[in-house]
Amino acid sequence: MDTDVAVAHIEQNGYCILENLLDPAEAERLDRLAQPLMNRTGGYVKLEGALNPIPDLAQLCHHPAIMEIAERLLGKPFFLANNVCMMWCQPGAPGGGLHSDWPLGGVKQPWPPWPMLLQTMWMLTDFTPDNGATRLVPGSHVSGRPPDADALEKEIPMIGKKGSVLIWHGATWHRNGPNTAVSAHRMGANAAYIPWYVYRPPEGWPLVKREIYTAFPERLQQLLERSVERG
Ligand SMILES: O=C(O)CCC(=O)C(=O)O
Repeated sequence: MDTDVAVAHIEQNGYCILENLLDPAEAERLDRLAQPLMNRTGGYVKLEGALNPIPDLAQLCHHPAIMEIAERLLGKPFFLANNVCMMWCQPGAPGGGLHSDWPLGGVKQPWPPWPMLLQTMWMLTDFTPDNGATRLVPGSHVSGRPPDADALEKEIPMIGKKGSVLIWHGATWHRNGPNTAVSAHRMGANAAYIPWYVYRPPEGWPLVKREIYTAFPERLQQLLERSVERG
């Protein structure tokens, strides 16, 4: 999908899926690196601040296709709002609650039609209808408000092969689906981008360690300016 088509799809529907951005073998490798670092108590597990233990995730954060789309939707400069969050849906994990993303919870309604946050979810395993694939409500980003009671009826699963990436406008109503598969897990790597005028990610989101940051390429250092430990 070229940039114009992707941007138009996000503006109209609130999301798009780009296929084959990452070699499936590399997706599997990143999934294998993440699992042992995550609490195995079962269910839906997150690892925030994942660039610190897994710097190889950096390749996802400044992928050229994402950079072009983010610049078109957020303007220039834009920044990473987080330090990559792994989102693991193990068999038996329940579905999440539909929501829109930070910072909209604190923003007066109706919310603006343009994104205050752009989300990416890299599929490190296949995302299937029954293994917990992200679900979202197409077009909900223009409602200017949080999900309503009957929103669940309108959600659809975001299906893709490992190595694909789902991109969504932060106002789009979404959640993780339940994992009803007997043995298949779902692993996603989430990197979020903010325009320059959304000044700083919330307190408590883990920052990138200085020694990790300084080893990254210049473009990625610029993107991480608001998510790095103070020097
Ligand atoms: O894990 C998922 O599919 C949902 C992620 C999510 O809700 C979020 O990134 O805000």
